[in-house]
Amino acid sequence: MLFRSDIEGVSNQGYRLISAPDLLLPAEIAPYLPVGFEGDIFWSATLASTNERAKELADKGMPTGSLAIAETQTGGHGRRGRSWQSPPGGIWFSIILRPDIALMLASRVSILAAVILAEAINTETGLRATIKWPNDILIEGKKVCGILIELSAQLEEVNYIIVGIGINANIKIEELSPEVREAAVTLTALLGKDINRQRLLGRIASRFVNEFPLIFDDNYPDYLNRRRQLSAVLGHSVTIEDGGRRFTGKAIDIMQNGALKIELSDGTERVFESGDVSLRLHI
Ligand code: BT5
Repeated sequence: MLFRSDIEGVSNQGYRLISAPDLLLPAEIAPYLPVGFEGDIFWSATLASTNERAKELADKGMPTGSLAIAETQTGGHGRRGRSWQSPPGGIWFSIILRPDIALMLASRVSILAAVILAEAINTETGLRATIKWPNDILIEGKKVCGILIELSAQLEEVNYIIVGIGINANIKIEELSPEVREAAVTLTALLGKDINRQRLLGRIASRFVNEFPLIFDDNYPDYLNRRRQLSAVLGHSVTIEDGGRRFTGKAIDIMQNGALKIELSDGTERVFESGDVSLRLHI
């Protein structure tokens, strides 16, 4: 495995490392985590999928905030079995959360995740990220980040939630396949330079740990409002594919449980639950 590291030849002195390899190692992320951060951090050069690793770790009892991080993934995946391209330079990781909540409240984590990712990317880059329902993060209309949330529950109680996050950070656009590239963008391509991946990852993990208790109390309406404000679709005409059927209309609201409300062309309203709907924007 080759990572970006600059090694300069110095005659008769062997080789001198002029800059440390840019890796998402626990020690590099730790400075950006809050004091008393209780999660364990697992780093790998390559994993099939950080979500799969995080599930194994969660099953072994790893605490809230634990992170599974990989520099590359060979089997990164999205929703409904779709694949996620994960070349070196991206930020591919999963967070384990263990909220003590009823199953019906779990959809709030999806709202929180989208808000944290859009805001953290904006803060780190100065760019303007928006959220395409349910929780793709777009910049200039193209996907810069995908979120895959998986849940383990027994009866009506949540056991753990895995939030898998993929950010196209320090990646040249040519490193994504031509098909994906059409609708995707990377931070390097937008900024013309690389970002501090360790700081962005650390900030995101910190925010999850600090803020996820807040979405189960009086603060939830604030997150829902921020989610609506960051929306790339509200007020726009959209097409939704749901179970093989297509619906076109205007996106008019994101509901308490994260579902999207559409006003269809015939004037009727229809609510789409998160998870089994894909969406195309008419810009
Ligand atoms: C998602 O799925 O957007 C969720 C992706 C989550 C990836 C993270 S990485 C860490 C963790 N471990 C995992 O195994 N997964 C999570 P979905 O909405 O289904 O979008 C998938 C679609 O996005 C694909 O079918 C492609 O069209 C497109 N795509 C694939 N790789 C991409 C990339 N790097 N950037 C932008 N779009 C991509």
